[in-house]
Amino acid sequence: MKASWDIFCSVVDNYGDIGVTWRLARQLVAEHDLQVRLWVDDLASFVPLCPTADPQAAQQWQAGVDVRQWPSVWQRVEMPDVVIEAFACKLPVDYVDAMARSTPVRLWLNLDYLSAEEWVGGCHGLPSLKTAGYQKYFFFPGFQADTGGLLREAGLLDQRRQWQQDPARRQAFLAQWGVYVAAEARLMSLFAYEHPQIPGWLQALAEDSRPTHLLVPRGRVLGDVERWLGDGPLLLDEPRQCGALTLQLMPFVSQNDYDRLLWCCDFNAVRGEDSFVRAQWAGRPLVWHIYKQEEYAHWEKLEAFLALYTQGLGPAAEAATLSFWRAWNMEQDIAESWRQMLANWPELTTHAQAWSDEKARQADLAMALVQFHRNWL
Ligand code: TRH
Repeated sequence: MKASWDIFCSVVDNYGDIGVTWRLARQLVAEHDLQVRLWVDDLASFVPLCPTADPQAAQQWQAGVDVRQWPSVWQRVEMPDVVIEAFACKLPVDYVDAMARSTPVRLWLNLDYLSAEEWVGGCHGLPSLKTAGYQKYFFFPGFQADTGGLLREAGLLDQRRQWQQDPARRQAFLAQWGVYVAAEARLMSLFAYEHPQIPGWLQALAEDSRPTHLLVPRGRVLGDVERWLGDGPLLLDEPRQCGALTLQLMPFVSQNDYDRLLWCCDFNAVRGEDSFVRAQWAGRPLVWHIYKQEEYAHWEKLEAFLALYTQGLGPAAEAATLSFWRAWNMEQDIAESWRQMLANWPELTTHAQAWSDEKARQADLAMALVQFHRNWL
Protein backbone atom coordinates (compact mmCIF):
# COMPACT_ATOMS: atom_id res chain seq x y z
CA MET A 1 0.00 0.00 0.00
CA LYS A 2 1.15 3.54 -0.75
CA ALA A 3 2.29 5.65 2.18
CA SER A 4 -0.03 8.60 2.78
CA TRP A 5 0.99 12.18 3.48
CA ASP A 6 -1.02 15.25 4.49
CA ILE A 7 0.31 18.72 3.69
CA PHE A 8 -1.36 21.71 5.31
CA CYS A 9 -1.13 25.11 3.67
CA SER A 10 -2.45 28.31 5.14
CA VAL A 11 -2.19 31.14 2.63
CA VAL A 12 -0.75 34.14 4.51
CA ASP A 13 -0.48 36.40 1.47
CA ASN A 14 0.65 36.30 -2.15
CA TYR A 15 1.52 32.95 -3.72
CA GLY A 16 4.55 31.57 -1.89
CA ASP A 17 2.79 29.35 0.64
CA ILE A 18 0.61 27.65 -1.93
CA GLY A 19 3.39 27.76 -4.54
CA VAL A 20 5.77 25.72 -2.40
CA THR A 21 3.21 23.24 -1.05
CA TRP A 22 1.59 22.61 -4.43
CA ARG A 23 4.96 21.97 -6.03
CA LEU A 24 6.01 19.64 -3.22
CA ALA A 25 2.71 17.72 -3.27
CA ARG A 26 2.96 17.13 -7.02
CA GLN A 27 6.51 15.92 -6.77
CA LEU A 28 5.79 13.51 -3.91
CA VAL A 29 3.05 11.94 -6.01
CA ALA A 30 4.92 11.90 -9.31
CA GLU A 31 8.33 10.76 -8.12
CA HIS A 32 7.75 8.91 -4.85
CA ASP A 33 4.45 7.22 -5.55
CA LEU A 34 2.86 8.60 -2.40
CA GLN A 35 -0.75 9.34 -1.67
CA VAL A 36 -0.89 13.07 -0.91
CA ARG A 37 -3.69 15.24 0.43
CA LEU A 38 -3.06 18.98 0.19
CA TRP A 39 -5.21 20.99 2.59
CA VAL A 40 -5.54 24.62 1.47
CA ASP A 41 -7.48 27.30 3.33
CA ASP A 42 -7.70 29.65 0.34
CA LEU A 43 -8.32 27.85 -2.94
CA ALA A 44 -8.75 31.14 -4.81
CA SER A 45 -4.97 31.66 -4.47
CA PHE A 46 -4.38 28.19 -5.88
CA VAL A 47 -6.21 28.77 -9.17
CA PRO A 48 -3.67 31.15 -10.78
CA LEU A 49 -0.92 28.55 -10.27
CA CYS A 50 -3.11 25.67 -11.36
CA PRO A 51 -5.69 27.07 -13.80
CA THR A 52 -7.64 23.78 -14.00
CA ALA A 53 -8.47 23.98 -10.28
CA ASP A 54 -11.96 24.72 -8.98
CA PRO A 55 -11.87 27.36 -6.20
CA GLN A 56 -15.20 26.09 -4.77
CA ALA A 57 -14.56 22.34 -4.62
CA ALA A 58 -14.29 20.71 -1.20
CA GLN A 59 -12.26 17.95 -2.85
CA GLN A 60 -10.63 17.66 -6.25
CA TRP A 61 -7.81 15.76 -7.97
CA GLN A 62 -5.08 17.82 -9.58
CA ALA A 63 -1.97 16.16 -11.03
CA GLY A 64 -2.63 13.11 -8.86
CA VAL A 65 -2.85 15.22 -5.69
CA ASP A 66 -5.99 15.01 -3.55
CA VAL A 67 -6.60 18.74 -3.03
CA ARG A 68 -8.91 19.58 -0.14
CA GLN A 69 -10.48 22.78 1.02
CA TRP A 70 -9.25 23.14 4.61
CA PRO A 71 -12.64 23.53 6.32
CA SER A 72 -13.19 26.07 9.08
CA VAL A 73 -14.98 23.36 11.08
CA TRP A 74 -12.76 20.29 11.02
CA GLN A 75 -14.27 16.90 10.14
CA ARG A 76 -12.56 13.67 11.16
CA VAL A 77 -10.38 12.08 8.48
CA GLU A 78 -8.24 8.99 8.30
CA MET A 79 -4.78 9.72 9.68
CA PRO A 80 -1.92 9.62 7.17
CA ASP A 81 1.61 8.29 7.79
CA VAL A 82 3.25 11.71 7.54
CA VAL A 83 1.89 15.17 8.39
CA ILE A 84 3.52 18.34 7.10
CA GLU A 85 2.48 21.71 8.43
CA ALA A 86 3.93 24.26 6.06
CA PHE A 87 5.49 27.40 7.49
CA ALA A 88 4.28 26.77 11.04
CA CYS A 89 0.61 26.97 10.11
CA LYS A 90 -1.63 25.90 12.97
CA LEU A 91 -3.15 22.45 12.52
CA PRO A 92 -6.76 21.89 13.62
CA VAL A 93 -6.88 20.97 17.32
CA ASP A 94 -9.06 17.93 16.61
CA TYR A 95 -6.61 16.72 14.01
CA VAL A 96 -3.68 16.97 16.45
CA ASP A 97 -5.75 15.18 19.10
CA ALA A 98 -6.59 12.39 16.67
CA MET A 99 -2.92 12.14 15.70
CA ALA A 100 -1.91 11.88 19.36
CA ARG A 101 -4.40 9.07 19.93
CA SER A 102 -3.67 7.10 16.78
CA THR A 103 -1.27 4.20 16.40
CA PRO A 104 1.23 3.69 14.95
CA VAL A 105 2.96 7.00 15.65
CA ARG A 106 2.82 9.46 12.76
CA LEU A 107 5.73 11.60 11.59
CA TRP A 108 4.86 15.28 12.12
CA LEU A 109 7.02 17.85 10.38
CA ASN A 110 7.07 21.61 10.24
CA LEU A 111 8.40 22.64 6.85
CA ASP A 112 10.02 26.01 7.40
CA TYR A 113 10.87 28.98 5.18
CA LEU A 114 13.97 28.93 3.02
CA SER A 115 17.03 30.67 4.35
CA ALA A 116 20.75 30.58 3.62
CA GLU A 117 21.63 31.57 7.18
CA GLU A 118 24.19 29.38 8.90
CA TRP A 119 22.08 28.46 11.95
CA VAL A 120 19.60 26.66 9.67
CA GLY A 121 21.87 23.62 9.28
CA GLY A 122 22.10 23.26 13.07
CA CYS A 123 18.31 23.30 13.51
CA HIS A 124 17.34 21.17 10.54
CA GLY A 125 15.78 17.87 11.64
CA LEU A 126 15.64 18.75 15.33
CA PRO A 127 12.62 17.67 17.39
CA SER A 128 10.46 20.34 18.98
CA LEU A 129 9.06 20.35 22.49
CA LYS A 130 6.10 18.03 22.58
CA THR A 131 2.64 19.38 21.64
CA ALA A 132 -0.29 17.39 23.07
CA GLY A 133 2.29 14.76 23.98
CA TYR A 134 3.44 14.56 20.38
CA GLN A 135 6.85 15.22 18.89
CA LYS A 136 7.20 17.44 15.88
CA TYR A 137 10.39 17.87 13.80
CA PHE A 138 11.72 20.99 12.12
CA PHE A 139 12.53 20.54 8.48
CA PHE A 140 14.51 23.37 6.89
CA PRO A 141 15.03 23.83 3.18
CA GLY A 142 18.38 25.35 2.37
CA PHE A 143 21.40 25.72 0.16
CA GLN A 144 23.95 23.75 2.16
CA ALA A 145 24.45 20.01 2.57
CA ASP A 146 23.33 20.06 6.23
CA THR A 147 19.83 21.33 5.32
CA GLY A 148 16.79 19.78 3.61
CA GLY A 149 17.82 21.17 0.21
CA LEU A 150 15.71 22.86 -2.46
CA LEU A 151 12.64 21.79 -4.38
CA ARG A 152 13.81 20.41 -7.72
CA GLU A 153 11.96 17.88 -9.83
CA ALA A 154 13.84 14.95 -11.39
CA GLY A 155 15.38 15.84 -14.74
CA LEU A 156 14.57 19.55 -14.34
CA LEU A 157 17.99 20.83 -15.35
CA ASP A 158 18.16 18.55 -18.39
CA GLN A 159 14.77 19.81 -19.52
CA ARG A 160 15.96 23.36 -19.04
CA ARG A 161 19.16 22.78 -21.00
CA GLN A 162 17.28 21.23 -23.91
CA TRP A 163 14.85 24.13 -23.86
CA GLN A 164 17.58 26.74 -23.85
CA GLN A 165 19.30 25.04 -26.79
CA ASP A 166 16.15 25.17 -28.88
CA PRO A 167 15.39 28.71 -30.09
CA ALA A 168 12.40 27.55 -32.16
CA ARG A 169 10.70 26.15 -29.05
CA ARG A 170 11.33 29.34 -27.16
CA GLN A 171 9.91 31.38 -30.03
CA ALA A 172 6.75 29.23 -30.26
CA PHE A 173 6.25 29.33 -26.49
CA LEU A 174 6.55 33.09 -26.33
CA ALA A 175 4.34 33.60 -29.38
CA GLN A 176 1.34 32.15 -27.53
CA TRP A 177 1.53 35.17 -25.20
CA GLY A 178 2.04 37.52 -28.13
CA VAL A 179 5.72 37.99 -27.26
CA TYR A 180 8.00 38.56 -30.27
CA VAL A 181 11.56 39.43 -29.28
CA ALA A 182 13.91 41.26 -31.64
CA ALA A 183 16.99 39.15 -32.46
CA GLU A 184 19.45 41.50 -30.75
CA ALA A 185 17.28 42.21 -27.70
CA ARG A 186 17.84 40.98 -24.17
CA LEU A 187 14.71 39.25 -22.82
CA MET A 188 14.01 39.82 -19.13
CA SER A 189 11.19 39.26 -16.64
CA LEU A 190 10.12 41.35 -13.67
CA PHE A 191 8.22 39.68 -10.80
CA ALA A 192 8.61 41.92 -7.76
CA TYR A 193 6.82 43.70 -4.94
CA GLU A 194 6.09 47.42 -5.09
CA HIS A 195 9.38 49.24 -5.63
CA PRO A 196 9.91 53.02 -5.71
CA GLN A 197 13.20 52.75 -7.63
CA ILE A 198 11.87 50.71 -10.55
CA PRO A 199 11.32 53.83 -12.70
CA GLY A 200 15.07 54.67 -12.52
CA TRP A 201 15.95 51.18 -13.67
CA LEU A 202 13.43 51.30 -16.53
CA GLN A 203 14.94 54.62 -17.57
CA ALA A 204 18.41 53.04 -17.66
CA LEU A 205 17.03 50.22 -19.83
CA ALA A 206 15.36 52.71 -22.15
CA GLU A 207 18.66 54.56 -22.57
CA ASP A 208 20.79 51.43 -23.03
CA SER A 209 22.66 50.88 -26.30
CA ARG A 210 21.23 47.35 -26.53
CA PRO A 211 17.46 46.79 -26.67
CA THR A 212 15.64 45.09 -23.80
CA HIS A 213 12.29 43.32 -23.96
CA LEU A 214 10.91 43.27 -20.41
CA LEU A 215 8.01 40.97 -19.52
CA VAL A 216 6.01 42.02 -16.48
CA PRO A 217 3.72 39.32 -15.04
CA ARG A 218 0.57 40.90 -13.69
CA GLY A 219 1.24 41.71 -10.04
CA ARG A 220 2.31 44.14 -7.37
CA VAL A 221 5.10 45.96 -9.21
CA LEU A 222 2.85 46.94 -12.09
CA GLY A 223 1.82 50.24 -10.47
CA ASP A 224 5.46 51.41 -10.41
CA VAL A 225 5.93 50.42 -14.05
CA GLU A 226 2.81 52.31 -15.07
CA ARG A 227 3.88 55.30 -13.00
CA TRP A 228 7.06 55.49 -15.09
CA LEU A 229 5.13 55.03 -18.35
CA GLY A 230 2.86 57.85 -17.26
CA ASP A 231 0.18 57.40 -19.89
CA GLY A 232 -2.22 54.78 -18.71
CA PRO A 233 -2.22 51.08 -17.87
CA LEU A 234 -0.04 48.47 -19.53
CA LEU A 235 -2.39 46.10 -21.33
CA LEU A 236 -2.05 42.50 -22.47
CA ASP A 237 -1.02 42.15 -26.11
CA GLU A 238 -0.06 45.82 -26.24
CA PRO A 239 3.71 46.08 -25.78
CA ARG A 240 4.97 49.62 -25.25
CA GLN A 241 8.16 51.00 -26.73
CA CYS A 242 10.22 53.53 -24.75
CA GLY A 243 13.63 54.13 -26.33
CA ALA A 244 15.52 50.83 -26.26
CA LEU A 245 12.97 49.28 -23.89
CA THR A 246 9.93 47.23 -24.90
CA LEU A 247 7.58 46.69 -21.96
CA GLN A 248 5.03 43.93 -22.12
CA LEU A 249 2.43 42.76 -19.63
CA MET A 250 2.16 38.99 -19.14
CA PRO A 251 -0.78 37.14 -17.69
CA PHE A 252 -0.13 35.08 -14.58
CA VAL A 253 0.68 31.67 -16.07
CA SER A 254 0.73 28.15 -14.56
CA GLN A 255 3.77 27.14 -12.51
CA ASN A 256 5.11 24.98 -15.34
CA ASP A 257 4.77 27.77 -17.86
CA TYR A 258 6.38 30.22 -15.47
CA ASP A 259 9.42 27.92 -15.33
CA ARG A 260 9.66 27.99 -19.10
CA LEU A 261 9.30 31.74 -19.11
CA LEU A 262 12.25 32.01 -16.71
CA TRP A 263 14.27 29.67 -18.92
CA CYS A 264 13.55 31.88 -21.94
CA CYS A 265 14.84 35.04 -20.28
CA ASP A 266 18.40 36.33 -20.10
CA PHE A 267 17.69 37.87 -16.70
CA ASN A 268 14.92 37.39 -14.14
CA ALA A 269 13.81 39.55 -11.25
CA VAL A 270 12.01 37.30 -8.77
CA ARG A 271 10.69 37.52 -5.24
CA GLY A 272 9.50 35.59 -2.16
CA GLU A 273 10.68 32.00 -2.04
CA ASP A 274 9.51 29.73 -4.82
CA SER A 275 10.12 32.00 -7.82
CA PHE A 276 13.53 32.78 -6.30
CA VAL A 277 14.47 29.10 -6.40
CA ARG A 278 13.02 28.59 -9.88
CA ALA A 279 15.07 31.50 -11.24
CA GLN A 280 18.19 29.80 -9.87
CA TRP A 281 17.29 26.61 -11.74
CA ALA A 282 16.93 28.75 -14.88
CA GLY A 283 20.72 29.20 -14.76
CA ARG A 284 20.54 32.87 -15.74
CA PRO A 285 21.49 36.04 -13.85
CA LEU A 286 18.82 37.12 -11.43
CA VAL A 287 17.91 39.51 -8.69
CA TRP A 288 15.87 38.57 -5.63
CA HIS A 289 13.28 40.91 -4.17
CA ILE A 290 13.18 39.46 -0.69
CA TYR A 291 9.96 39.36 1.33
CA LYS A 292 10.13 42.11 3.94
CA GLN A 293 10.17 41.12 7.60
CA GLU A 294 9.94 43.06 10.82
CA GLU A 295 13.09 44.77 12.10
CA TYR A 296 14.79 44.20 8.76
CA ALA A 297 15.33 40.48 9.55
CA HIS A 298 15.22 39.91 5.79
CA TRP A 299 18.49 41.80 5.29
CA GLU A 300 20.37 39.11 7.19
CA LYS A 301 18.79 36.48 4.96
CA LEU A 302 19.77 38.47 1.91
CA GLU A 303 23.38 38.84 3.07
CA ALA A 304 23.57 35.15 3.96
CA PHE A 305 22.49 34.20 0.47
CA LEU A 306 24.79 36.72 -1.19
CA ALA A 307 27.75 35.39 0.79
CA LEU A 308 27.14 31.97 -0.73
CA TYR A 309 26.07 33.03 -4.18
CA THR A 310 28.97 35.38 -4.90
CA GLN A 311 31.63 32.78 -4.09
CA GLY A 312 33.75 32.22 -7.17
CA LEU A 313 32.93 35.53 -8.86
CA GLY A 314 35.78 37.88 -9.78
CA PRO A 315 36.00 41.13 -7.75
CA ALA A 316 34.15 43.32 -10.29
CA ALA A 317 31.28 40.90 -10.88
CA GLU A 318 31.01 40.28 -7.15
CA ALA A 319 30.89 44.00 -6.37
CA ALA A 320 28.26 44.52 -9.08
CA THR A 321 26.07 41.72 -7.71
CA LEU A 322 26.37 42.91 -4.13
CA SER A 323 25.56 46.51 -4.92
CA PHE A 324 22.74 45.70 -7.34
CA TRP A 325 20.99 43.21 -5.02
CA ARG A 326 21.44 45.44 -1.98
CA ALA A 327 20.16 48.51 -3.83
CA TRP A 328 17.18 46.53 -5.13
CA ASN A 329 16.23 45.44 -1.61
CA MET A 330 17.07 48.64 0.24
CA GLU A 331 15.11 50.64 -2.29
CA GLN A 332 18.11 52.71 -3.31
CA ASP A 333 18.98 53.84 -6.82
CA ILE A 334 19.42 50.70 -8.94
CA ALA A 335 20.39 52.26 -12.25
CA GLU A 336 24.10 52.70 -11.52
CA SER A 337 24.70 49.21 -10.13
CA TRP A 338 22.72 47.80 -13.08
CA ARG A 339 25.31 49.31 -15.41
CA GLN A 340 27.98 47.48 -13.42
CA MET A 341 25.99 44.28 -13.85
CA LEU A 342 25.92 44.81 -17.61
CA ALA A 343 29.67 45.42 -17.67
CA ASN A 344 30.16 41.95 -16.15
CA TRP A 345 27.40 40.13 -18.02
CA PRO A 346 29.25 37.15 -19.56
CA GLU A 347 30.79 36.25 -16.20
CA LEU A 348 27.46 36.62 -14.40
CA THR A 349 25.79 34.33 -16.93
CA THR A 350 28.44 31.61 -16.63
CA HIS A 351 28.29 31.92 -12.87
CA ALA A 352 24.48 31.56 -12.73
CA GLN A 353 24.75 28.32 -14.68
CA ALA A 354 27.55 26.97 -12.50
CA TRP A 355 25.55 27.83 -9.37
CA SER A 356 22.50 25.90 -10.56
CA ASP A 357 24.67 22.92 -11.55
CA GLU A 358 26.32 22.92 -8.15
CA LYS A 359 23.04 23.16 -6.23
CA ALA A 360 21.54 20.39 -8.35
CA ARG A 361 24.19 18.01 -7.05
CA GLN A 362 22.50 18.06 -3.61
CA ALA A 363 19.49 15.88 -2.77
CA ASP A 364 16.28 17.74 -3.52
CA LEU A 365 13.80 18.66 -0.81
CA ALA A 366 11.15 16.04 -1.66
CA MET A 367 13.76 13.29 -1.69
CA ALA A 368 15.17 14.57 1.62
CA LEU A 369 11.69 14.46 3.18
CA VAL A 370 11.11 10.90 2.01
CA GLN A 371 14.53 9.89 3.31
CA PHE A 372 13.86 11.59 6.64
CA HIS A 373 10.67 9.55 6.98
CA ARG A 374 12.51 6.30 6.14
CA ASN A 375 15.22 7.00 8.69
CA TRP A 376 12.65 7.90 11.33
CA LEU A 377 10.70 4.64 10.92
O1 TRH B 1 4.14 35.43 -4.14
P1 TRH B 1 5.34 35.51 -3.28
O2 TRH B 1 5.77 36.83 -2.89
O3 TRH B 1 5.09 34.63 -2.02
C1 TRH B 1 5.53 34.57 -0.74
C2 TRH B 1 4.42 34.86 0.21
O4 TRH B 1 4.26 36.26 0.31
C3 TRH B 1 4.71 34.30 1.56
O5 TRH B 1 3.81 34.71 2.53
C4 TRH B 1 6.12 34.66 1.95
O6 TRH B 1 6.40 34.13 3.15
C5 TRH B 1 7.06 34.12 0.91
O7 TRH B 1 6.78 34.73 -0.33
C6 TRH B 1 8.50 34.27 1.26
O8 TRH B 1 6.59 34.80 -4.05
P2 TRH B 1 6.93 33.30 -4.45
O9 TRH B 1 7.34 32.51 -3.25
O10 TRH B 1 7.90 33.39 -5.51
O11 TRH B 1 5.58 32.70 -5.00
C7 TRH B 1 5.09 32.97 -6.28
C8 TRH B 1 4.55 31.71 -6.90
O12 TRH B 1 3.83 32.04 -8.07
C9 TRH B 1 5.65 30.73 -7.32
O13 TRH B 1 5.22 29.40 -7.08
C10 TRH B 1 5.74 30.95 -8.82
C11 TRH B 1 4.32 31.25 -9.15
N1 TRH B 1 4.05 31.98 -10.40
C12 TRH B 1 3.32 31.33 -11.39
O14 TRH B 1 2.96 30.15 -11.23
N2 TRH B 1 3.01 32.01 -12.52
C13 TRH B 1 3.39 33.29 -12.73
O15 TRH B 1 3.07 33.87 -13.80
C14 TRH B 1 4.17 33.93 -11.72
C15 TRH B 1 4.65 35.34 -11.94
C16 TRH B 1 4.47 33.26 -10.57
